[in-house]
Amino acid sequence: MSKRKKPSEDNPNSDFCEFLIELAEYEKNINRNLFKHKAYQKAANVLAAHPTRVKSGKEARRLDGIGEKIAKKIDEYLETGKLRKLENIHKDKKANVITLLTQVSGIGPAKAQNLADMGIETIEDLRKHTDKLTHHQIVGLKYFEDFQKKIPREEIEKIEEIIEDELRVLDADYHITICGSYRRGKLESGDIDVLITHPKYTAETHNKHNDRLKKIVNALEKSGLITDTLSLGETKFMGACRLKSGGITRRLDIRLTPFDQYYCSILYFTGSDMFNRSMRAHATEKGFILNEYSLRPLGSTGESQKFDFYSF
Ligand code: 8DG
Ligand code: CA
Ligand code: CA
Repeated sequence: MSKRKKPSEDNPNSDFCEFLIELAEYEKNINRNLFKHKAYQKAANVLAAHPTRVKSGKEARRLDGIGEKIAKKIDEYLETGKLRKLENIHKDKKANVITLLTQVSGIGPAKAQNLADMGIETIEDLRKHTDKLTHHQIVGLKYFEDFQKKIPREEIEKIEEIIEDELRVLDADYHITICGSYRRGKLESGDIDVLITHPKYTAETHNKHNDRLKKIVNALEKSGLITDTLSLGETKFMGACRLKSGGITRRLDIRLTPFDQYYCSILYFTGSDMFNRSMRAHATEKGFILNEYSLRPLGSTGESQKFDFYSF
């Protein structure tokens, strides 16, 4: 973010959001200050939801979640078109190394710091030191370049079709929804988020279904779609897939969700992350708790009081 960008039409404050998100990432990955990370994220969130262009720090200050320091940054940006703090971060070699290393799937801020301290500075360096990496990180590194590439919508549509066809062979009653940025209508996505459920699989019968996801993954491996597994649990798969015609390996996330929680899960995994935050806050304001499992009145705990998402 060096030049001032024109705010996009659907978010008149998108340039502020952009630098706040970059600062949030810096706080999470390099400074490792989660408190500041959340503060910047919240500010970006609030500005993203604000319908009109903010014209000064003072005006921004009136919004919930924007304090003195962030207001000053907004003023500095409005006056100069840049931020000194970000300029300095961009010049900081170690910060750049950590930012790069955290882009490898499976490498978090602590591991990146650790690798940087060992003198690993580039992806090439990392490829010479795979002994220091976990299986997930090795696969992340193997496909580093591919995973950086955005996935066009048409490709996800094809992948969706293959998953539907393969699962129909296993059982005709599977429900499949591709969530994430794809479900938000984006033309390109970072990865593919697949949510699967089955009417016989409910929160109560969960124990009887602990090999369901493994069978699904096996079938998709056999079909040639899934190429690698990063991690596989009873309800969550993280891995890689590739279309026979495509050539580029893509990140694939699959979640198996109980039928009675499916709609809240769809909502959660559709995001965006920021939208989820404001939607949860809105639910709380209205006296509800919203999460990936259910939407229920605040204070209720029992199953009998649980709200069914269908009733909304
Ligand atoms: P992208 O892959 O195209 O970059 O965007 P995305 O589809 O929105 O992001 P994602 O990382 O694949 O996450 C899918 C959804 O999961 C996201 O839109 C909302 C939900 N989600 C949260 N919180 C978090 C979180 O902390 N981490 C992740 N990975 N996902 C989250 O609500
Ligand atoms: Ca995604
Ligand atoms: Ca994902």
